[in-house]
Amino acid sequence: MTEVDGRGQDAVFPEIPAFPEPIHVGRPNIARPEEFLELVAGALDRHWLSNGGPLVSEFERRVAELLGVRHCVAIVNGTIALEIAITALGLSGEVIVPSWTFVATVHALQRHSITPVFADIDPDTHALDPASVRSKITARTSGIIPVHLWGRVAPVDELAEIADEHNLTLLYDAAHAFGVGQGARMVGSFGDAEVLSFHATKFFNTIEGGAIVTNEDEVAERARLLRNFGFAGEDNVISVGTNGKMHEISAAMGLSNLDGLDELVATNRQNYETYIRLVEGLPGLQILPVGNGDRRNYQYVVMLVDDDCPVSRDTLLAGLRRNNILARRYFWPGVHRMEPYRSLQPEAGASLPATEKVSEQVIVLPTGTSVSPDDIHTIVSVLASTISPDE
Ligand code: T4K
Repeated sequence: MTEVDGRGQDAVFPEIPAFPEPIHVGRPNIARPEEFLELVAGALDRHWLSNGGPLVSEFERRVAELLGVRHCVAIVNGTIALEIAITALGLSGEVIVPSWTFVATVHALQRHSITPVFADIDPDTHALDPASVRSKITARTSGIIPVHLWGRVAPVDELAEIADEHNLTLLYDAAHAFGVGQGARMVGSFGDAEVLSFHATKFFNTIEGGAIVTNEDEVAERARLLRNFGFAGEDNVISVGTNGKMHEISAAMGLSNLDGLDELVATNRQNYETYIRLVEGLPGLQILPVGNGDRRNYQYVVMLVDDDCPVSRDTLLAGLRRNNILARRYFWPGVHRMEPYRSLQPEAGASLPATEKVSEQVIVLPTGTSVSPDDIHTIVSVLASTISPDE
């Protein structure tokens, strides 16, 4: 089956896909299914399923210990964790944020009537560019929400310097960076607070889930109030709040997955290194280096399609999909091009050249425990044959 692609090239797609069943980005890693079921059975026996159960408390204790932070406040998902953290930290007015992120980072601000001000990224690292952040600061700026995108540690020292200089709050979106560390510090201990996501598609999951991690006692206390309707004790509501509580079944998945963390890293690392080795020989394609930290989770295999690739990014994506390889072009087209931001800030793209360029280049490839090195050989042969159908 031949079609003409966006670069005027013939793209040849197969009649029979390389994989009979779809192979996804985001297939959950489930490290210890039996341990999970045992923990769930215990919760059922206790008849204690939510609202401060023992599994959630144990989960919070273990995450705080692993990350070296004073507090872990477990939350129902990463998005509500962001919203609670934004309120607990008292953000208001304008907050500087990348457009090159999952839309939830920005929605969390918009839903609290805070104006997201988009700063550009460094095209080599995909992290928020400190120079662009500086250029966006106004008298209304109250904070910055950088993202440790793809599990790569953001430029924490430069961002801390900017925040100190301008008295801004620094809240990290660490949704991708559980288990990642730089020097002696783990992600979780930077800024005023960090927010984690434990969604099923993440390196480490609690089915749905998230957390606010912080060394600030007051921020943790406010977050705990906010996640439980503002209750400070039975019948004693002392502030507005929401329902952001993690439940026991999520904590059971979290506790069982914590026990298998090192194996998950080893599998992801092997997959990542296989991709690096095989993609190297293909023209115009490169895998984004995994990052600067010395502890990594290797959860995102981000492939960049350069201008000298013989076929377009979208042709490659179509080639993969015809073969049941459900790769993604995260986070195309950039949040500033999604509603309501596109309508509210139609000029935003003018100061985001790197975001706009990178968003046209990226394909995120499948990895995790359900993808084997053999699968990766097949995935990379599909890329090769989409680029050069005759070879
Ligand atoms: N900040 C950042 C930087 C984030 O990336 C995210 C979430 C957040 C904040 C917010 O955290 P949460 O509130 O989600 O905790 C998915 C995830 O739902 C989302 O958590 C994640 N980022 C985002 C990057 O990816 P979609 O809209 O792409 O999901 P969907 O339904 O298309 O699924 C993704 C892939 O995973 C598909 O190929 C199917 C596969 N999948 C998914 C699930 C749930 C499975 O194979 N099995 C499964 O159980 O957002």
